[in-house]
Amino acid sequence: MTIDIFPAKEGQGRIHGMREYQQTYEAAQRDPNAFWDRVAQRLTWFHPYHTVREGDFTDGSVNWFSGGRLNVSFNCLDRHLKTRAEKTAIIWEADNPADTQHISYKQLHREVCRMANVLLAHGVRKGDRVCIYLPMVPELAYTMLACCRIGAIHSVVFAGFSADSLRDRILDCGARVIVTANEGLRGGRVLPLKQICDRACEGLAKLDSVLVVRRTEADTPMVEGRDHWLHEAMKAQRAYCPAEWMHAEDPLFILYTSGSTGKPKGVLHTSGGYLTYASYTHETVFGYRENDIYFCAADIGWITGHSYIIYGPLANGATTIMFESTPMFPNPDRYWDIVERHGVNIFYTAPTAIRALAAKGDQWLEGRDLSSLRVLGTVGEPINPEAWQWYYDKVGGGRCSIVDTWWQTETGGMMITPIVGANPVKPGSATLPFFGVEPILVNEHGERLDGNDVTGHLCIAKPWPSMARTIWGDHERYLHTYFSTYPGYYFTGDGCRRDEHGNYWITGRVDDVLNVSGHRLGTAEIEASINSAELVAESAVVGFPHAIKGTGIFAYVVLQADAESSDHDVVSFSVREQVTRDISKIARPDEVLIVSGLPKTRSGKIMRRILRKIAEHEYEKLGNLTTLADPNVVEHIVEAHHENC
Ligand code: 6R9
Repeated sequence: MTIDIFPAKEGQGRIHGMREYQQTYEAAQRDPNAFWDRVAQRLTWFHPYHTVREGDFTDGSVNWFSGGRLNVSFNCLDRHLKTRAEKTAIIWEADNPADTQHISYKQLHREVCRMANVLLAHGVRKGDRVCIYLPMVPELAYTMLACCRIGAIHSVVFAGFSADSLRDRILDCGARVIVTANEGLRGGRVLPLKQICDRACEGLAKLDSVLVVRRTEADTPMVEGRDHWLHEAMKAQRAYCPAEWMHAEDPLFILYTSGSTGKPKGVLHTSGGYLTYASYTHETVFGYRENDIYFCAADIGWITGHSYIIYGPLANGATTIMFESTPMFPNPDRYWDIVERHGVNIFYTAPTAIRALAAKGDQWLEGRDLSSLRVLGTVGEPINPEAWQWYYDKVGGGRCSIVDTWWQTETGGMMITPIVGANPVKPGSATLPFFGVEPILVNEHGERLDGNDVTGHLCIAKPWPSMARTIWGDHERYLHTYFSTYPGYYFTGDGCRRDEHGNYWITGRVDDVLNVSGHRLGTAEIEASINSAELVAESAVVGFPHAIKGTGIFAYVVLQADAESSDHDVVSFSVREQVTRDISKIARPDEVLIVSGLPKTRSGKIMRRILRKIAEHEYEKLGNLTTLADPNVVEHIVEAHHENC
């Protein structure tokens, strides 16, 4: 398909045309400190900072707004009460479409204060970690904001994660309090969250309390002395709780994400810089206006939900929709139903959802009034031009701006993205850097590739306010992961092309991280799980192109010597079960192929390049096989693949 250029819809945004974009970008380049100093005035500071930025990438230690004092929950709540007390802060759209709830800023403030007092009553103090294992219920927002109100650090764990994944995260951050729900409701199905949580908490000595949201009426066994119903605990607290004066660099939250090696890492974000950047990008990139109804369909278990359901929108006094269900429930028109019922103006989702909905057919959009929509966003993975065009034509009716926003858990906010009203866009390109962001491309020798029409590894040359400050408990891993590959630069792990006009096209991960339906998964984690399944000797996991998920998971599995060929089906099944149990359903391999051996170099390194090509049926493009310890292995794998896939 030929790719057209779509001119900016000027007047829809806060930045008017490319001239203003360029002027602002250049101003931020010329004097970053003056620029960010101006932007940070959008927050309410209890005490002014004395320095805008300290440090750089050479030693990986960066501070923003040092000396400044603020409170993130105060910025998201209290300061709006004078003018927006009755305005809806959160529209909660429950699994059942009939159960909508509007929560005003005043109500949200009261609930957050009560929740903060509950946490205090359970011994949580400034700097303590609180683990949140909740589905998309209002209490999730209450707990996050209550944590920042008292200076506790939250760690939200996606409610689709397994007991083992949850346990690892609780242990890693040393949480003493966990907030969960008796059950979750999603797509008409029940998630036994408390049960999973109980398994995760078995024998944890340091755990003081488990606070339980009563989402359903189901009977729920409670552990005497440890478990407490949250609604009862909240009822016992007053709706007043002063906001702690936090330092700009005090930790705000930990969010675990997958890397290329080892266990997931706890990415740490801090207060002042993160909130400045999240709120500024939310307003600027989407062209947010005061009375907009804003709907980000992500889950708060991921960074997108943190920055663009909770912190960015609430800091801007917006009305943000929190959606408990799935786009397919009760029918594949749920998003359009929400847009129509609530009059959504800005809608933000992932390419995988767009592809899945497009595949269900256009009839689900027919008769829906989507005229309130003005801006459509995507995030999480590259969007293919076909899906982009469908989104633009069918959802946006050709009227709406589309912003394809590239960023990461570690970046805290959008980094390379069109800005509504400014950039002309090409479907599939995240276009240009946001203000203050300096992307560069380097080749495999670490040499900077200047000029246009080049492809390389994407790095960022200068600090920005919402960058992650460390990996919880492992600063060395932080330095190693992000700053050692290309010294002096932050390395993103993504490949990227800068086209002849200077627009950026993200080509996907260049490390051993898979991006499945916009979720980051490490091949090492999945392999460790597969290897623990019965009869498995070893395994190798690679990604392959998948029509809906973007990337599917392909597992090559070698059985132990005593396994029989009749065991193949059993193992394929048990491998899938094992991964679901150890990590999550989202990590379950789409394909499992039993092979006699894996292609390894003489030093024992698995050559994934070859396995990727085989998974893509590109048998002719396997490349040079001479460095393999045993080249015959490849022939056997190709045969097995040809027969079975
Ligand atoms: C926000 C988020 C980060 C990885 C990132 C990249 C991919 C995200 C993208 C995109 C192409 C986009 N990614 N947005 N690729 N175009 N617009 O998704 O964070 O879960 O940490 O994932 O996702 O590969 O490196 P996270």
